[in-house]
Amino acid sequence: MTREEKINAFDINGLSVHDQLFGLPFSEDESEIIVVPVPWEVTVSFGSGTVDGPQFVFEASKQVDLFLPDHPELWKRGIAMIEEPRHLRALSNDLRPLVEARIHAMESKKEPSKVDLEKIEAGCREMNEWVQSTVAFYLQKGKRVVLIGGDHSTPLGYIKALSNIYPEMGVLQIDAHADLRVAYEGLTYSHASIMHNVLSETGITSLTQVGIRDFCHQEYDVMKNDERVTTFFDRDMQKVRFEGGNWQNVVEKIVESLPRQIYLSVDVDGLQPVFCPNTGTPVHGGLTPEELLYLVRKIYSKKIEIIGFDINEVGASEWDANVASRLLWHICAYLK
Ligand SMILES: [Mn+2]
Repeated sequence: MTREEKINAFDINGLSVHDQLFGLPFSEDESEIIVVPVPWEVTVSFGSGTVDGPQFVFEASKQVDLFLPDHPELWKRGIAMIEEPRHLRALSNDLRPLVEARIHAMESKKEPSKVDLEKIEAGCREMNEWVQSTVAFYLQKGKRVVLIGGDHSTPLGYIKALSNIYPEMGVLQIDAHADLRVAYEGLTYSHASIMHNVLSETGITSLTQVGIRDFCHQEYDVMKNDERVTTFFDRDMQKVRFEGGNWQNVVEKIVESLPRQIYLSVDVDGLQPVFCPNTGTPVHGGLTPEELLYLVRKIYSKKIEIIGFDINEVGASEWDANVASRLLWHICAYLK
């Protein structure tokens, strides 16, 4: 069937019968938006399971109703998830016990293995390089790319690939954590260091953080002193409301801090834990999904382009994936 025939044959109101993301009928080639799954959780600190996040999102997406009144034609763009990089899952499974042994040694005040550290660091570099070259490959073909993690360390290569093409780009991070630690637990490519690495290894012009409520002193210094970083702490966002303001007031300030082109990195733990109870490091407080989508719509209405995004730290659970897959669908509607 041609793409046109597939469009004519597809029943948007019916059951999903295609074994593709959202039950859409299009192949990778026929899709405008390519979703890259990264089954990776080498550096997770608390709860594991996010290695299976992409698969859970894939399954949950088939239950998502595809009609959006503002974007009734979204499905026709085509959204396809590429095959899981099995070698990365295997590598993640191999390295995870080395990280656990390392943390255990550090907790018992013993010297952790240097050989293991070299293996972990090399593995993380391999993952980053795979992500960067895979994303660059699809961007060159004129596709838009979305990344589904895996832990929050996964999008570094994506952000590098994108900022090479869009040097004026900024990053908008939704997160409970600042992720500005320098080599957390001695690991350069920790999920807790993703935004430190983005600031030091890519050319992004600004970082706006929203929902932040768990951070250390060193991270606080960076938030205060690095001119590229603007942080909207959860307590300040709530304070606006406690004192008679509303979410719209907060969103206006967030949007003011953004450049004309942004990459959106959604750590689901930025949401209230009720929407992501099985994420690795849940923290009380945070946004609702609709607050996040309101922010995304305001960004779009101000003609700020969302040129790429990721959703990461999705727990291996139907409910968590149910929320994440809907966010994926809705945010794709605003992807440039
Ligand atoms: Mn994070």
